Amino acid sequence: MVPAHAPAEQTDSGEFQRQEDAFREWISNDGSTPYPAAAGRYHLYVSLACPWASRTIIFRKLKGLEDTIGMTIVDPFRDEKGWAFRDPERSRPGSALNKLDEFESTDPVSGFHYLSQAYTATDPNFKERVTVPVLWDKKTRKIVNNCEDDICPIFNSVFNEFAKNKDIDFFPKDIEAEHIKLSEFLYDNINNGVYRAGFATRQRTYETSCKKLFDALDEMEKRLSKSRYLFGNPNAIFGASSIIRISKVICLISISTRESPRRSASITSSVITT
Ligand SMILES: N[C@@H](CCC(=O)N[C@@H](CS)C(=O)NCC(=O)O)C(=O)O
Repeated sequence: MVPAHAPAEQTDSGEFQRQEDAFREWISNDGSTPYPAAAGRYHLYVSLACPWASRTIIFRKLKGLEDTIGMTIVDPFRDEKGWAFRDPERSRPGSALNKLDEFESTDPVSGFHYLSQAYTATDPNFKERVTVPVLWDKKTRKIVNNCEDDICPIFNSVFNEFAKNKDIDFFPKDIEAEHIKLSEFLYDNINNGVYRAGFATRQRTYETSCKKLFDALDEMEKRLSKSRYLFGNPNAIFGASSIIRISKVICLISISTRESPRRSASITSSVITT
């Protein structure tokens, strides 16, 4: 048995059981929540290594919200203090700067050094794993939402007054049911599947999780070898960022692969062309 990445999220049989997202308030444009849609009020904190955060970055860009919602990228190097607002040059292996504790903050909004400060500013008793993405409200100085499953739909519809591409709908109603079904499959088997494989602490659990993951990738490969898009509609985007991150990050740091998804030609070309 190998030590757990997050002991609180480990079952007795060595499975990774993801913590619930702590902050799930909604932004509204009809006054129904305390967080009205506004330009310049909200800020997105992300890591480029994180597939969940990457999807929020893609949504922000595709909807044309760069001028409405600011964004700060954390240092890709993460130690036991968690995500840091640090110049990546400082943590680069072999860097002359080093001294990882002594750095100027790269967070232009609050001057935080660590993302954990945003979590404790929102809930002083927060004791769980500090994760990206985070959607921060500059006015109340609280996290509005730290769940990618919410942030993407929020970006899709709530800021349309300010969005450059307000008419593009990434959650089309006509394929809603199919969309949800496929999203659940992708979440269970691929998006969260890579974490189940990477963070398994027992051999058998690891093997079962890996098999599920690569079987699912094979299924998607088959589906995309017949059609360029997951649905007829090119706007519906799903697991793409996870697949890129599996290839570029996750295979390298947490799973020894059966084969690299880079060899899954149809998935890769579909991800690149959508
Ligand atoms: N439920 C979150 C998941 C976010 C998540 O797991 N983020 C990971 C990076 S991919 C993280 O920040 N991990 C920090 C850690 O493990 O300490 C979402 O859907 O947005």
